[in-house]
Amino acid sequence: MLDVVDLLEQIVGIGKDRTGGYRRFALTDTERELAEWFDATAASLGLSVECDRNGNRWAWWGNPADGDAIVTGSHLDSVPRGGAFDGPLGVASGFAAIASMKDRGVQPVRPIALACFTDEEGGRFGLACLGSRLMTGVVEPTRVLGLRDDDGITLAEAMHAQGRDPHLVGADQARLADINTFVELHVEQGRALIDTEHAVGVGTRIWPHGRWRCDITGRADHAGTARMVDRDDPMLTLAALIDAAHVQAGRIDSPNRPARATIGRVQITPNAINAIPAVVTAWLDARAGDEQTLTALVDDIARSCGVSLLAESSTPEQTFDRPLAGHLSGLLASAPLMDTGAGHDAGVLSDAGVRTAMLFVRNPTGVSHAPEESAEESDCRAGVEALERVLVDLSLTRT
Ligand code: HGY
Ligand code: MN
Ligand code: MN
Repeated sequence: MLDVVDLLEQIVGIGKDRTGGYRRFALTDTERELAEWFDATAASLGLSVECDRNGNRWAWWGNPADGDAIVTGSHLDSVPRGGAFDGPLGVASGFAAIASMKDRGVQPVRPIALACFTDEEGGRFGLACLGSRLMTGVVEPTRVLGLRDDDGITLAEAMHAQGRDPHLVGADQARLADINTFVELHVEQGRALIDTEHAVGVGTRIWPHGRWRCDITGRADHAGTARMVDRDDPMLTLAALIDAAHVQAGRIDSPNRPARATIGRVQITPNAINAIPAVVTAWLDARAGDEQTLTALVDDIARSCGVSLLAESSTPEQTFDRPLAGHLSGLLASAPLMDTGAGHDAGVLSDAGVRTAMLFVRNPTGVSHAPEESAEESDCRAGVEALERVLVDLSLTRT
């Protein structure tokens, strides 16, 4: 038997930074270490592993060529200073569920796979769900390969450094055709389950969301000699943008009409204590319960502080298969149906026409994208039981 808590413990030290959070970026030695764990765990279960042309790893139980696979999985990368559960809980739970099925002698009539998508967070190159988006062909490979990290290294150069061929990336229709249904288990990022008796919820949809870039130019000068009246300081516009994001989203945000706006990343040039910056670049992460609200929110933010916002990635609402969600809720003792403001590879696969579902495991504080992210051990094990029930239900029949 493989226990999900033990599996998470096996990787607890990989990519941990001095703040106690995780820095598990794509195309780094940390990702390679996690891949070695993934491959070794798969091998211990007799699963055959392959890495596809986009860097996603697949552990197969059965022959993918038989088609109509039931796939579960998530990601192992993190945001900078991320938590231990966002992504890894889904991968570890997939292994534990498959191990339990094997221990019980379950004989699936169709292939089962555990997928580990690369760079779901976009922590290094700024584009989320990179591996699943390349696979589904919704991003243009040459644009993506030119994305640079904070050190100016392109995605293509980083792939070369890790022994990968950037010329191979791109849509993988054959792989998509192998999949009948994808089910992603993920730690809940919010508090919808905490006030219920349910450890597991079933996803219905992902809100529309996106990332906008704002470049603000000022006039570089000396912090000590430039008179205040003479300054053209871009930090003042940045301050107005940060305030506008908070005020405009706060004005709308309510349980029936959720709205979120965050400025979490800023680049200041030259970023010196004694120099008035020349340029400031800020990124807005905005999300809302519906398209119209999101568009209005971003427009209101831009207009209220007089900046222009360049959309770097925008994701319309992503809905999961509703009859499937209802079926899984019934299978899981009326597990609550819930939407989410967090993006996931499952949303990308759903957009590509794959029948998709999500399971959320209760998070006692709701906190995520921080070292304080957590899930009770009993809830993690309840998540594995739920995932196993779902995989058995979906893999014992060929519809
Ligand atoms: O940003 C998100 O919602 C996801 O964690 N990538
Ligand atoms: Mn995340
Ligand atoms: Mn995630």
